[in-house]
Amino acid sequence: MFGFLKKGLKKTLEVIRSTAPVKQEKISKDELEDLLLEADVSYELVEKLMESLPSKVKRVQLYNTLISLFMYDTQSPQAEGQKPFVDLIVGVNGAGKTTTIAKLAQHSKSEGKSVILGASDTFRAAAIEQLKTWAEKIDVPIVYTKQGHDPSAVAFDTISSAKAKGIDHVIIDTAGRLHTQTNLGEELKKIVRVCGKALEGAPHRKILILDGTQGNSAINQAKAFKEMIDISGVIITKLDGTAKGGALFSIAEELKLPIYYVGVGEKAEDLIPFDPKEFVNTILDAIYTEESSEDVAKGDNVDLHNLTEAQQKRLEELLNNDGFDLLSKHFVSERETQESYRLKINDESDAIEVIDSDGNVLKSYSAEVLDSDG
Ligand SMILES: Nc1nc2c(ncn2[C@@H]2O[C@H](COP(=O)(O)OP(=O)(O)OP(=O)(O)O)[C@@H](O)[C@H]2O)c(=O)[nH]1
Ligand SMILES: [Mg+2]
Repeated sequence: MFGFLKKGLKKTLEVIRSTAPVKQEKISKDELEDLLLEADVSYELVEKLMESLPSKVKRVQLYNTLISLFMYDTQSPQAEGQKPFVDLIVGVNGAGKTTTIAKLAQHSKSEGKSVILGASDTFRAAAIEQLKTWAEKIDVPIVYTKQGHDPSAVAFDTISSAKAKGIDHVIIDTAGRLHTQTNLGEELKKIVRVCGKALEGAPHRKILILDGTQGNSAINQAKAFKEMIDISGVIITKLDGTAKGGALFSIAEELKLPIYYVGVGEKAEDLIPFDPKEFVNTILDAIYTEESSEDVAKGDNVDLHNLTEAQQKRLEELLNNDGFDLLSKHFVSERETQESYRLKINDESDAIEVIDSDGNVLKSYSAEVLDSDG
C-alpha cells in the first residue's frame, strides 16, 4: 500500500515540483501560494490559508494548517454489525460510479465479506451490461432487470436477496445524472426511500462519486447532490489522471464530508482508503527537504480521528464560540495519556488545554507558564 497514493498523485506532485523545483526547509508564502493554486486548491481557500501563515512557512506549520481542513472528515456512521450493509452510489455521468462499485466490491471481498451488486442504473442498456461484466470478472452476484424498468425495484430486490442469502455488503449503482435534472433527482429520492423499506436504516451510506479531473468545479455539483439526498461521504476518482489533486482540500473544506476513498486507476484494485495524514504528507514531501519532516514527527501531530466525541465537541466549541477560527488559528492535538488529549490552540496566547475523553478540561496553561516550566 505504501507509495500507492504517491503514484496516484503523480501529476499533482509534478506540477508542485515544477512550481517549486528545489526542496526547502521553509517555503516563501508567495511560492506556496503559487503551488497551491497550480495544484487546484481553490482561490478562496488559498487566500484563507495565507492569512494564517508567516512569510516563511515551515513544514510543521503547513501540516497543521492543511490537516485541520479534514477535521470534518469524521468516520462514516459506523453501522457496524449491520448485515447487509447497503451502499448507494450516486454521481453525474461518467464520474466513475460503475468502476468504483467494482473496486468497492473487490475491496470487501478481499476482507472476506460477501457482496451483491444492484444494477439500478436502468436508464441505459449498456450500463446494465457494464456492471454485469464487472460482476463476472470479480465473481460476485448481481441483481438486474431490463432497460427502462423501475430502478427502485432493483434496489429493493437486491437488498431482499442479500437478506435472504445472508450477504454482507450490498452496492447499488444508479444512473449518471446531472444534478439539474430534477426528475432524475426525484427518482434518486425514491430509490433511497425504497431501500429503507427493504431494510430499515438502508442505505447506510449514500456515496457521491466525484470526478477528480474536474477539480474544484465538482464542488457545486456535490452541493446539489448533498441538498437532494443528504450525502454521507464522497469518493474521488481519476486522481491518477489529473494535476488537480489539491482540489481535495477545497472539497473537504467546502463539503465537510468525509472522503472515503480515492480512485487511482481503472482496475478493480485501484482504490485507496483515504488517509488525510498520508495525503498531506505526500504533498509536503514534494515541497520540503527530508530533514524538515522530523519537525512533524517529533510532536505537534494532529490526529483528529482519535479524538473522542466529547473532545471533538469541546474543540468545536472553542472554534465556534470562543472566536477561534480553524483556518486562521490552527491547532494541534496530541495524545498525552490513554484518556486525555492535549489541544493546543495556536492563537496569540498559545493556550493549551488538556481535555479528557469526556470533554472535561483538566488543565489549561498559557504559553508563558509552559515556557517557565521548561
Ligand atoms: N484513470 C482512471 N480512470 C477511471 C477511474 N475511475 C473510473 N475511470 C474511468 O472513467 C470512465 C467512466 O467510468 P464509469 O465507471 O463508467 O462512470 P459512471 O459514473 O458509471 O458513468 P455513467 O454510468 O455513464 O454515468 C471509464 O472509462 C473508467 O474506466 C480512475 O480512478 N482512474
Ligand atoms: Mg455507470
